[in-house]
Amino acid sequence: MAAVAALGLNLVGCKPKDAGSAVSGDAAEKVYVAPGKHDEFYNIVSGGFNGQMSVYGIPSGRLLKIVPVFSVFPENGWGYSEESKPMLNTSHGEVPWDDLHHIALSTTNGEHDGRWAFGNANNTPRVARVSLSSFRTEEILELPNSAGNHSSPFITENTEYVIAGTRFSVPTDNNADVPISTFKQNFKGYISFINVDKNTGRMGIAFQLKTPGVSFDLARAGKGKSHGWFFFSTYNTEQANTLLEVNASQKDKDFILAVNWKKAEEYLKQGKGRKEPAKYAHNLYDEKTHTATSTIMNEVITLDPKECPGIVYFIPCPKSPHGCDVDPTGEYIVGSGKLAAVIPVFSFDKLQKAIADKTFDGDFDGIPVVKYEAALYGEVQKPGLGPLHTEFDGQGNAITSFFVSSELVKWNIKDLKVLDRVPTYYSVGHLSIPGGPTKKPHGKYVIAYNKITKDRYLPTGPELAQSAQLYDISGDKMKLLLDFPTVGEPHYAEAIPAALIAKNSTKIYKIEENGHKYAAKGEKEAKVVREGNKVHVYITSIRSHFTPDNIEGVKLGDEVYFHVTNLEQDWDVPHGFAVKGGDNAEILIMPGETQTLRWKPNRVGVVPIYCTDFCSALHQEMQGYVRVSPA
Ligand code: CUK
Ligand code: CUA
Repeated sequence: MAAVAALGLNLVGCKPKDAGSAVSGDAAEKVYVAPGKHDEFYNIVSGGFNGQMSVYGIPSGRLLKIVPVFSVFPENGWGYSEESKPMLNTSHGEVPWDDLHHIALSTTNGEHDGRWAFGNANNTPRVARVSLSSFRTEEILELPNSAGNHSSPFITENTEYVIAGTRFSVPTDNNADVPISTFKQNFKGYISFINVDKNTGRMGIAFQLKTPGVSFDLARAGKGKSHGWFFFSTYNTEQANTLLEVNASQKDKDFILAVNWKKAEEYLKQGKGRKEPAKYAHNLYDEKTHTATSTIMNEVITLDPKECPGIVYFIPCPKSPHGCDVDPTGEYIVGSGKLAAVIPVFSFDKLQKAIADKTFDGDFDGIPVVKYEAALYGEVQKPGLGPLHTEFDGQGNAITSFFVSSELVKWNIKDLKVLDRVPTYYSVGHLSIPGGPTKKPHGKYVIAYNKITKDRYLPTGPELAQSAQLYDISGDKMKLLLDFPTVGEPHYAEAIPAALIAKNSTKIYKIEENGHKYAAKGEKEAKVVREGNKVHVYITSIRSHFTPDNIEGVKLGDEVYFHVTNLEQDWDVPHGFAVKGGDNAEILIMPGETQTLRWKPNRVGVVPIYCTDFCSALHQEMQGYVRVSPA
């Protein structure tokens, strides 16, 4: 309470005094990637409220791609084509826009393997898997018994699990109609453990851990010696159902929840899991059929830690912990209390000893609370105001973002001494060091994702591009190199050496492997087939014509499906397809794939169709007509 008052209740960031003076002298040279040259790192960035992931090159800050995940996307037809629509399905029906908050890149042995990027939908709880070969969303899994999937996705060392904690404690889906004031009795926190197939990446909910009703915020898996454990920051341990600032922060300490998931696996093997009805969607985009399917699942396995001792422990952590980060060795767990004046660093070894010796401070809702001092390695004193997130440079140092004092602060993990601080413009949220959350950080840079832009760019009306900033961390002092605008509102991001991804990039889909039900794999297979009032048009596209390009026989009241197969087998030659008055807008078709635009003509006439993506000198000639006759 005192801290809240001291910081001011609005808790917004302040403007650093030395704005603009911090740019390193050789910055231009360090971020210049000459024409035709490639960047050193991919930066995979969450889009926040835009529901997308975006891909930047580092150090140039160039935007390379936007990948729609929990959104429709006019640039490539995602959510408009019949093939992609099922990806946005949930047990509530289609949710075409959500909040993609965090990302996590897959790891093997705790190191980046360049295979998949996971992202979470915050609003209607879901976890998505994006292929880092095709840069397309391949899978989306909805999470039952969850409300607000903020604490997600976090992965274990070998991507055994993607983990997601509910932000809002809720009554289970099966016991939903209860008074809100019965929070303490009826509301639970759920943590979903999503297993990931080693070969295909396919996800499924292995089990859900039913914890006391608290809000999960952020988390990290243990690594190395702490592999098998998971650490979550929590808030609202007051279990209040109204979260006015003072209400949620009246306690001096909230908790970090330590989960021994290996032990949970043992209990599951012993049959301690309980099958419960649950309704959630599982959506898959198949690369061979180029088609998504959505399946509604109806069961989930839950595990109650009260019946399975030794799985979960609470550790007190001062003042609304937000970030909860584990260093590359797996020994140090850093909690960042947003309203705290110190950064507590916990020791995994001490935690184990405290658990073995039962050095507990009572319990919270039946779960043992480990004594703060017994698990604490030490505190970083006077680090800054409003610590949020911490990443590691692989040289024994941590860098923490401070929202309120608007700075990045570098400190040594062993002696907990502050080494350096640089201002951010303004009010940094997440930060990313290449490989920062892994066992082997690649280091070199840190990127700050700032929440407030103000005067950093040319004004563009009430809303400005978000501002990311790149700093060189190769020396003792952090040096500002570059500002670059980002789309949406990035929260977490990861950067990965370009070599780990670029070599596996999908260039084309082989036409002979196209397994789409309505593919026309050559112009000879192009045709128009009527099934009742449904008209299936099998169209091929190749520079620079459609086959067929004059379509007759369509009647008012028909539902027309344009199945467009792109016959090109050349990298970077998509074709587009648009029809006048199209209620599903347009589609874009990659080389070798088939995509479908559904169209319901609503008047008689001759209607133009054309290619929307400049594909050759004769792109403008890539066009045709559809004749719509009276019914
Ligand atoms: S949270 Cu965004 S600044 Cu919603 Cu990952 Cu910390
Ligand atoms: Cu095909 Cu333009």
